[in-house]
Amino acid sequence: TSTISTITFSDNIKVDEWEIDTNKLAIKEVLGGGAFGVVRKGWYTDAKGQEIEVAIKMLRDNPTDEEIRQFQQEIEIMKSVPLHPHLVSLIGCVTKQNLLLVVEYCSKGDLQTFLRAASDKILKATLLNQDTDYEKSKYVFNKMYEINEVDFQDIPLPKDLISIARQVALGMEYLSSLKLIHRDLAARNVLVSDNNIIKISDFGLSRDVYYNNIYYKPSPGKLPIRWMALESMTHQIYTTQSDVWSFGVLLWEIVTLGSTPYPGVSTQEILGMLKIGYRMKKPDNCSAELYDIMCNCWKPAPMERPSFTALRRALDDMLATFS
Ligand code: ACK
Repeated sequence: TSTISTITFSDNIKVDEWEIDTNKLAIKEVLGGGAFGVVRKGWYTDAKGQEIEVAIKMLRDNPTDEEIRQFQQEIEIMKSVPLHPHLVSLIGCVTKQNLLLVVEYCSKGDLQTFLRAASDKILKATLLNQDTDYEKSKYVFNKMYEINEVDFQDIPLPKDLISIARQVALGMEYLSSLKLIHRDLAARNVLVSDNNIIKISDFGLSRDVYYNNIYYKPSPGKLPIRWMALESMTHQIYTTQSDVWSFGVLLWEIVTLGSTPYPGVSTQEILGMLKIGYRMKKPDNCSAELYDIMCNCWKPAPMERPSFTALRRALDDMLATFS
């Protein structure tokens, strides 16, 4: 296998207007990592000489040829998708010396961690206050914030949670209009930016839809079972409608402030339970209306699930009731 410094990337990837001069890139601390490699924070000096905060995705040392191929594909997909406010924007890439994917920096990290942090804060406040009222808890938090000078901001109210869901739906509506399937839509793959703007991440790992809008995943990697549609598990079929199923699970993650789906159920048990019609029950504090939407996303027949446009509209309407 080739190492990152010796392989000639230019054979497979065309150097174009997205190519970044590495001298204009300062690579800083690690933000996080996965099986593929790491994401680091950095600064990029743009054409106007302004320094912008960026996130830089790179492969791990000694990547396999397959990892290199997949990363190149991810870069190509990112280049091909026109910018959208609810998709993480490509800033540029480095393909000459080594492979780097430079994207906009989302200051508040991934949505799962963001929701869990909020959940911890609310839990502490309720324990302190012996009060389970959400609005009041937030008030107590503001008080604690004043006293302890701890950052207790970013506790989302119900309307903020609907807004988060709506922004994901907007991003997915766009992605599906481009006939791209995400295949791994989950709170961990959604990022939170300044002003709590929500951006879908890792859509570069998505695949172009082909053969009747269906993508058959050939290799069994580590699968996100808890987010997967029935037909993805049984027949390896991925479509926009299987992304809709995952969106339903993401809604559940949002209302539960980052709980792991199917609590107390092992991954091995999930398929069998879904097949006999079992679905997650309505979380506390979840409106019947929102739960209804989730259940529609989990219909066994993919075509009976709502489209992302229908979902976005339903969330628009729900959001309007708050103002
Ligand atoms: O919660 P986090 O800090 O947010 O941990 C994960 C980690 O890298 C692995 O994906 C972070 N991350 C990824 N992309 C970005 C980005 N564009 N802006 C900020 N953080 C990012 C993510």
